Amino acid sequence: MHLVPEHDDTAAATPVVNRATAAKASGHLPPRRRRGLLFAVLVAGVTLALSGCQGKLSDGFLPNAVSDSGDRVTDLWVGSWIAVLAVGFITLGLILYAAIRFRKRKGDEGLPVQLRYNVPVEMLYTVVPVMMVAVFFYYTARDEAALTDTSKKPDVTISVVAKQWSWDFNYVDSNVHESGIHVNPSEPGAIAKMPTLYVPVNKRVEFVLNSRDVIHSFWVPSFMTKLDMLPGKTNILQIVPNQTGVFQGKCAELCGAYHSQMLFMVHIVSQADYDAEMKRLAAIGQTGFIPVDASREKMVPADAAKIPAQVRTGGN
Ligand SMILES: [Cu+2]
Repeated sequence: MHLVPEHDDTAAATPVVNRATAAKASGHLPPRRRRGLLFAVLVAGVTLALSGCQGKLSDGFLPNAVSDSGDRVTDLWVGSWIAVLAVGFITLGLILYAAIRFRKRKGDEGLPVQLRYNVPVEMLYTVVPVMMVAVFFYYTARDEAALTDTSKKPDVTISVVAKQWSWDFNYVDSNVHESGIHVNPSEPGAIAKMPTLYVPVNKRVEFVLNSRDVIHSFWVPSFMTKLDMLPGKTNILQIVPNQTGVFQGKCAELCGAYHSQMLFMVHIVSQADYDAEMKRLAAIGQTGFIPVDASREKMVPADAAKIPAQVRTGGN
């Protein structure tokens, strides 16, 4: 049998100063300098990554929220980060304390006294993590229940149908629709060609979400919430947009070759501007609906019932 030693004892025995000089002579950085350089690169990388974030530190670098879900999601996100950083620092502190306090000292021979089956300590590191998970679970479940609550009566209902690789918007109350086509965002005038979703500000908007083909996900980052769109199933999401402006929407579920180009624009506008847009869509002949039933997958009956009947079949 051929045994390979873990350490090269001759190298370990060489004084550090000689290794550093040797490293310099050979054109390589000495290990300590190399570690310093690596650390500097890491700090620069993290700084660069964080500078790409839109938000502020107090919001956990989340985008500026423009819906009633914003505060709840931001609080959960920031609270979770504070909790995990606190746990992380305490754990790191205990590791460093143990490593320094119980390090091998000059003259120490063999192993120290070995302890095992320390019941109080084992109870502690079983009970504390279980309690931490329970706290995370409580807040997550509480917020998820609020975010997915659809019991309130909406002011406006919009049926959103995802398809490879664009979106159809049926404005249920106004009997008009917009049908999108796949747009490459790098082509000239791409934003004007993208499908645009209009929603009135400070009104409860219900999105009835369906898919024509594969699994997609309805995501407007500034709404601070998103929901999957499953073939044959209906998901419902309610939000109250609370700030006017133009925002981006996208698909958040890998859905094929052009998933990354499955984009749309969102205009949060006043009720008057919303009504004007509904009139404009009617005037250009986009009345009725693009039927949800014209999809690859047959609807599960219970989920078909969640879609307004005229939207399933196409209305007009
Ligand atoms: Cu998609």
